[in-house]
Amino acid sequence: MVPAGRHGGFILGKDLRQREKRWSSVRLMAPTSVKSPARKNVSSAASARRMKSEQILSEVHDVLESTQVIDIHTHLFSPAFGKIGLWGIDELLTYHYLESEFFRSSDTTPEEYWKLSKTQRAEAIWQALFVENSPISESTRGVVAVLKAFGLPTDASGLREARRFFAAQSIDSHIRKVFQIAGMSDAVMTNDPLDPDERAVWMAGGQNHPQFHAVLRLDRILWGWSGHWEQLASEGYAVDERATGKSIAEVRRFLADWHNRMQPLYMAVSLPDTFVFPDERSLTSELLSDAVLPSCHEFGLPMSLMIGVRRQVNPRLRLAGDAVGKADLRSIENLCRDFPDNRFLVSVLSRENQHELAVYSRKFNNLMPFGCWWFLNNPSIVEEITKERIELLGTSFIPQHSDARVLEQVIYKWHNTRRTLAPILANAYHLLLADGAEITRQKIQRDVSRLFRGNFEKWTRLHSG
Ligand code: RAT
Ligand code: ZN
Repeated sequence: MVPAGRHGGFILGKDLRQREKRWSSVRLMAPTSVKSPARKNVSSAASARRMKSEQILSEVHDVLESTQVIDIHTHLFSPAFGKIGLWGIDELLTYHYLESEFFRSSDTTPEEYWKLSKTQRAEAIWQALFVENSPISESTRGVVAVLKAFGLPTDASGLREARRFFAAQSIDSHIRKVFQIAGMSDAVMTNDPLDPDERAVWMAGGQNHPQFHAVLRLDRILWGWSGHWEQLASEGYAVDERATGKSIAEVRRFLADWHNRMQPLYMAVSLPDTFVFPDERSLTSELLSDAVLPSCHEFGLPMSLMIGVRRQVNPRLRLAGDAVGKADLRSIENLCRDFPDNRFLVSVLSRENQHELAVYSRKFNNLMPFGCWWFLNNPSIVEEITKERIELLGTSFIPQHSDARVLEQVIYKWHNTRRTLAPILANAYHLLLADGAEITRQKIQRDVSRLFRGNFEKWTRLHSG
């Protein structure tokens, strides 16, 4: 396993040695004094200089490494949320991506597993996936990369030492260090106003960490109305089970209140593969078109749709029990056409939907495809999707989000993203050079900045003043 430097990034030849050197000096520093590795001081003349073919890959690599990313969708929380924010080795090991792999390599049944404490679960997963087997899957490799990034052993003794290390960290400086290693400036959270633990934090004043940003997540309203309308009613909103009468106006009042409270960058929902829009018989469709999209428009917020999850195909696995299904993307076509003044951030879970999503993005400039989500976040599939998007959309898309649930995951997820992106982008510039264009570092920097930050900044009020 190669070491993960500050920005991760792929490692080639002598670069590997330089980065190992650079990284080991980072490790030796106290957590609060971790510095970014020295950036190459590139003069504007050098930056504007035409590049030869053989320089392209290392320049692309360098630009990817030194450009801070905005992570537009995570399940991370700022320190104000206390225990809701997950971090440390036991949380990394019990990530639901690893839990589903655990049941393939252990005779422990899910029922037995859920009876264990968090510590015991982490130990069982460590033993099955890291000691008795080689951790070669994407999610298990990620844990190894995180250990390595903190200079911790990755062999069988690793768990004990990692526990000691994480127990000694204090959350604020640890967050700063993790963001720095991951090459990330900002994390966008997922905030559910109907989650009782979260609600309590928002009602008590919320959060104001400059690097964490809120998102108003609406699954319980848009997809789970029958199970949650009473909660709105109990909070004083005049809604009913069929969303009749004043309900739509009251949902808009609820959204306005939460917009005030959270100042979210966008509203969001995750939808199953069966999602259809418009659909006269569906409350989801009605609430989306009559309440949520008008509110997004009123507040100037994009709406994020994550489509294609098949919830709980195996409920015994709990959070790990969801799967994927191909969706009918004509719903996206209908939304983008019928709501031309709304903006849609869209990620689809099925590999089979990716090409269609890119084609629809050519038709509607109010559609921004983003990320390679969940089961797609593997190098082979990220590579395929990203090439397809570059070929069809140039730099007008958001290549990735981490979906991290545990703080340190951003280290390996962004490391892997940079490593996968480097040869893909370099290849695009090689083709462009061969076709007659001039390639300069300036141009590469402009493009990477747009992919990693600019497309999102332009669609939201993040850093826009
Ligand atoms: O990737 C995941 O962790 C999933 O469980 C989901 O949380 C998904 O990303 C979502 O936001 O619904
Ligand atoms: Zn997510």
